[in-house]
Amino acid sequence: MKSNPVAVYLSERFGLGNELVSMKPIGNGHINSTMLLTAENKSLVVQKLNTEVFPEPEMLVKNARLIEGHLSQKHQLGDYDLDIIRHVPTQASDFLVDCDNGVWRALEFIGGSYSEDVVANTSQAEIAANAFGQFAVALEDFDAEQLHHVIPDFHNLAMRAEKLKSVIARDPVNRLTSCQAEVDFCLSQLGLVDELKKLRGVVPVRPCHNDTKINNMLFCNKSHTAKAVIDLDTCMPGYWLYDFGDMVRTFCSPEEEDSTNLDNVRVREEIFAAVVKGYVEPLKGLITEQEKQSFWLGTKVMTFMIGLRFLTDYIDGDNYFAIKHENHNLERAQNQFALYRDILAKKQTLKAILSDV
Ligand code: ADP
Ligand code: GN1
Ligand code: MG
Repeated sequence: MKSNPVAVYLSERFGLGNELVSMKPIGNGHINSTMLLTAENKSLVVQKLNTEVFPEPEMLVKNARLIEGHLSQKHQLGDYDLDIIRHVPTQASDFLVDCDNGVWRALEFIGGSYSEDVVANTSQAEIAANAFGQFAVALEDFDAEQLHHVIPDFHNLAMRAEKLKSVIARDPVNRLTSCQAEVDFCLSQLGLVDELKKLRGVVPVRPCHNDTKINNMLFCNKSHTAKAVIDLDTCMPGYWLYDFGDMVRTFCSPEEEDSTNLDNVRVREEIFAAVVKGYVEPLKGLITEQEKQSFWLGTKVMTFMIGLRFLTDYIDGDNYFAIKHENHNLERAQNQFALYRDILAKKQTLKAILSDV
């Protein structure tokens, strides 16, 4: 079999050698190209970074290494049990390699693990939410202000809404007529911006993961317990309601984020209860009453905001999220708005679950 020259080059640079080299895609991330690189029976995860999304890859690596260092200290003290995702240096002690018209980094491969795109049951939801809670607690005494804002205003709904309005005004690829209903719905929900503004000064700004998707968690193949929280690229100061809301968004629906089976897109209340239980348990003693109450807003905001971001990217001509077919971003937006509508419909039940913790 002929070796892929990119794989061989990366393998040599990251010290795996140049014998029996193979490289194959893993996972379903929307931003970077993630590959498993194997040579001489050793494996690394290598990622071609999306430099449109992360224009300063060296800052991305710097942030991640600060977090790695902090978590490693916690681990040594016995205060953080999960595996830590670590960057691997090249033979020349660099962390970034230019290759194939892009910038690559390597991460230690966490073997014996798997990720999920849809949560299978309440136990899995509670385990994953608990792990994200442990991660939040471990970062509590980390000075997140040291982190470079790799994507400024990442969860700033007001700014996201302005971007939507600007792309609507331009309609660069003439797609507006094909999504007018979604646009109208989206614009009708922007009262959420003011609801969020009211939280300023009321809930604390904390180090956050900011992308607590279920597939940013690795589970152990054997015990099915949590193995590692991954994808630390968007760790920045934020509100815990963002991390909570993103878990609800990605854990609670029985359908994948891009499923077009909208009749089945809904919040599974029992999974919601498991997320609440799993996440809040490690935060006890730290979380304030106002923060707990803000989780309802987080549930609405995160689901709505990702729908809005998919819709914005669709109208813009698919420049941000990786897509697999023409209407992919529109379908994702429709899916997230269906989930958001179900969240609104189940307001009483979900709020009651939240007030029980
Ligand atoms: P993206 O930013 O594109 O979402 P991720 O860092 O989340 O990229 O990686 C995408 C997928 O690759 C994950 O969902 C997971 O399945 C797999 N993965 C990433 N890093 C590792 C690792 N260190 N060990 C094992 N699997 C990994
Ligand atoms: C992206 O990188 P990934 O696939 O874990 C995105 C998140 C979105 C998510 C939607 C840096 O996450 O903000 O919520 O897609 N990450 C970035 O699935 O924009
Ligand atoms: Mg990811």
